[in-house]
Amino acid sequence: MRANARFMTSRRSLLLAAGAAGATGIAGGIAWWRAERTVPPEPRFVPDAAFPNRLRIPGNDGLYGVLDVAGSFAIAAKSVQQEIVPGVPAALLAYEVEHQGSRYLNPLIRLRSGGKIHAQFWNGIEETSIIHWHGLTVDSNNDGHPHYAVGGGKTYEYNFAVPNRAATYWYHPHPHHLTGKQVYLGLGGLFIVEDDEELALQQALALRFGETDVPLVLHDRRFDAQGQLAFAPSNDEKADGFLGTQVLVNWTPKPYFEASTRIYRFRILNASNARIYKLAFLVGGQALDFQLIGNDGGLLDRAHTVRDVFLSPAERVDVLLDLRNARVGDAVTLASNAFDAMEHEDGPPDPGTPAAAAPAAGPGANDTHAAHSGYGRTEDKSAPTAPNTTAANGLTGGIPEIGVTLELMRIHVRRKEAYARSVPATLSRIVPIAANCQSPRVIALDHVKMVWRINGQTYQHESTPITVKRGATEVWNIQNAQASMPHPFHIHGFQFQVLERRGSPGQQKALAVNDKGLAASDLGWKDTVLVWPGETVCIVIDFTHPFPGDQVYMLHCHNLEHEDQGMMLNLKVEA
Ligand SMILES: [Cu+2]
Repeated sequence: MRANARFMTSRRSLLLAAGAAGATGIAGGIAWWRAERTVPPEPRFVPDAAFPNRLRIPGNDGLYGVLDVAGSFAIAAKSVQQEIVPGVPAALLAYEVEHQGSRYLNPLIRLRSGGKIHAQFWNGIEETSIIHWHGLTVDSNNDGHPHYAVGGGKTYEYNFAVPNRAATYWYHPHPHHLTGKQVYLGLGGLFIVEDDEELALQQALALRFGETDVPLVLHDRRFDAQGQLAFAPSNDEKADGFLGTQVLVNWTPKPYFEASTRIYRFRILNASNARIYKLAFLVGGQALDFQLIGNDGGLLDRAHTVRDVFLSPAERVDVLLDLRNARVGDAVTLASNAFDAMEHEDGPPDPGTPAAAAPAAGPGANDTHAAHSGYGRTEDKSAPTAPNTTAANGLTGGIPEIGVTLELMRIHVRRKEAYARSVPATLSRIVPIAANCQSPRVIALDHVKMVWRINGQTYQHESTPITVKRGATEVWNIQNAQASMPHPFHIHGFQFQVLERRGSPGQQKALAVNDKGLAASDLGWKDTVLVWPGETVCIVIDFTHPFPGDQVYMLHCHNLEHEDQGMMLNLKVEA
């Protein structure tokens, strides 16, 4: 414990130093028209050396190819060869679909709200697997609960309607103990649902999917000297989460994207096992305003102007970047700004108590709890210098701690475009569920001896510790212990609304848009919400659904290492 506390001290000072350095660079947003411009527009385009690879964009086939579902299809989990590091084919696990003459890997599945999925899953890998449709309203049989995982060579048939509103959902494997590994090695894709509101927005902004409406899947990975993915978490990494050296965007390392002077839409999924981002668009180190228009469960009621947004594993944000006043030759960087992943871990407030102010994050403020002290507990990863791979693949360097500044993608403004559209005043209508946080069900997140727990329990296959009535409206207080880590909390089968954040760390409170402590990204409908150490997040869930009989879903932490270690419970919805 002493050693841990001592490490925390040095680690925290480094993090704070990094945070301070970041803050000076990004104080205040800038307006394009106020920016100093002494450099004439660049006539010819040369991607800068830091971002040499063109962003992979979903096309008609191949990796992330857009599969507009028509009829049934077969989807196989298998090992494929795919270039990730340019010029180096790598073994990747992927969902392969051959449909109407095209071959897709991890297809971007797209359909209208109310459409149907009839898919035959074939497990072509040598361990059990099953597909979870993250965010969708389906019955137990179609949810991809680990109970239904099938062995190598076996099949599982999915047959479900998609009643959900338009949003960027996703799908990924969910076998117990193996989710982190299988996602990390490649399995997973986007699932986009469209409806009339969505199509109205596309029309209003003249968005073209794959050109000006671009999904961005973020995940961090490490590669070995041969450019191959390596997943081998140590015991500490099983407790903390497995981090990569390099953040890929749509499986592109160090990507750039070419833009024109108009509004762009980016739908961003954090598909990382454990890494949390604080996304911002930077010009010359200064943060631009951008518009948050949607999140996990689809469009918000209106666009909210933000400068940065937290995005934890499995969460999605839908954002607009306005380049109308940019000039040809300008470059914008999609970055993750500095933050303290463990802010509050030392802090004084107890879970559930309103926090007056962000606690002074004093080193060693409380070392009595330090059985688990979070990221980088035993190795010093705070300076990105941990031993890693050869320089050959261009993905070298140490493992950046969660919360250090990262540049993710460069956007080059390349062309003038006549563009007279503007963001509609109303995007959607979010009907609030009438509820308050007075007498909630408590969902407590904590740990004992490096094992993460929910209500003092870890996952037991046959046990259903949380039982609710179909049709009930429940308010849950998700209470994260003070001596903890940030946990992205996810519920299967239902979208929920966030009512309140209490005891939030200062960096979260700074993003509040109302007196309930909610950030803009907490509004609307959610299926995953980040809960910081010492914080309580109050949510409301309407357990109405159309499925007869008892249904068993799950609730779990979406840090995939936490989940695989058992930070997951069955959730039974009784008929
Ligand atoms: Cu967790």
